[in-house]
Amino acid sequence: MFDIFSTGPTKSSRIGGGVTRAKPSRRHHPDFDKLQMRGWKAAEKEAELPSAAWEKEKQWALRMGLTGSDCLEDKSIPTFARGELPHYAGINTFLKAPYIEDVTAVGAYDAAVMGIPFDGGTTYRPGTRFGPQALRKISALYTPYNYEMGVDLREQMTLCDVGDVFTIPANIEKTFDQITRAVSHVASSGALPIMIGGDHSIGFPCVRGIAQCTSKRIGIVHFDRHIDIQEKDLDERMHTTPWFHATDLVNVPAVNLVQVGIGGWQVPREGVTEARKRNTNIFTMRDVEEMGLAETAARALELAWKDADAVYISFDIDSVDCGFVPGTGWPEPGGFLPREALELVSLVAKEGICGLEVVEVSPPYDCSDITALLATRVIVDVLGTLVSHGKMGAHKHIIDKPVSIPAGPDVV
Ligand SMILES: [Mn+2]
Repeated sequence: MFDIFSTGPTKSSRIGGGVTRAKPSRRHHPDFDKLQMRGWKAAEKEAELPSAAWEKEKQWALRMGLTGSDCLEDKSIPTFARGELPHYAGINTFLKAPYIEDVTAVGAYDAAVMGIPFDGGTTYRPGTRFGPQALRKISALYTPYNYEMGVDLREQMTLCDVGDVFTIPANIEKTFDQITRAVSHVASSGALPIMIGGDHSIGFPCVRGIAQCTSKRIGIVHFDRHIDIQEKDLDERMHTTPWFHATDLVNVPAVNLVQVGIGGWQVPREGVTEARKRNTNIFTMRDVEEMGLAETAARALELAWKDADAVYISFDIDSVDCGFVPGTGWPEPGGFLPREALELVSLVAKEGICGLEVVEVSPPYDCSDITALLATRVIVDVLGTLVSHGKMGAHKHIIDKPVSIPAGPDVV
């Protein structure tokens, strides 16, 4: 009988029925060492992580939520859900991070997430005002630990959620001032500002908030299918315009703006003219494909950091192929695969950042929270990257002109 696994007559064994057959051999890779796989190394790295913050959180949960029922074997379970567990319960903040009601306390944290619920700059599908809620909700399914990175955000950094900026729904300019004020407050405190949009019009006031706290030069890496750099759209500073106004700021030069993923049939010619005039840097999806992710990131970093002191990341979720992100304002086929986008944003973040915004998630158009889920991943992957590369807090040295925003009087 013909046996495809036969390795010759010397290796045979008796199998039922008295028929002698060659023993199957699958040792095609005799030198393979499973301990050398990234998978195993990541498992080993976990053993090096501390767990003190997790232990403290469990103690805190019992203090805040009362000890649990006598029948429970796990004595760390409280009566009222507090902290991370269970993932489906609780009042959601981003990643179940502490909610900082008193924003004057934000400086005690390494990074602060803020929602910017504003879609007044939208020119097609609205709904991004619900973006912050959607990201917070779906972020509840994540743990603070990432297997492959070997990081545990709870143990290795402090994160808080400062809630949302008070936006003015029918007024772009008033909203911009509110956003800039909020971002400048967080940046001045030393906490890393992480903004959840909102439509892309918020890019300008977010960058302005950081830029006004520093005399240093800021570069921007902008992930998008759209060029977003015309002066006005529909007679206003809509979500097609943030980089025109941001690169008008004295310390945010257009030559340090790197626009990655641009292309398709939704790029207004006014924006293209402006990008050319201002000499920005533009990589299409085909450029990315031809260079590969590592080379793309290396060149983006080189351009964004050239004579600059810090880099800001603006991530438009529509830079990802619309098949993965239905819940967005201007979906466009042909963008990044999710895995590519996550890899690229991490490669860019590893040199450190002075701020991150993730924009254009429109929950009313989303399916099964998948758009919000990917947007959440962008944020946690950037945080994990900053931690694993020792860059958390590295932006603080550029804040040499901190602003001071008065609080209201004490309530008596
Ligand atoms: Mn876009």
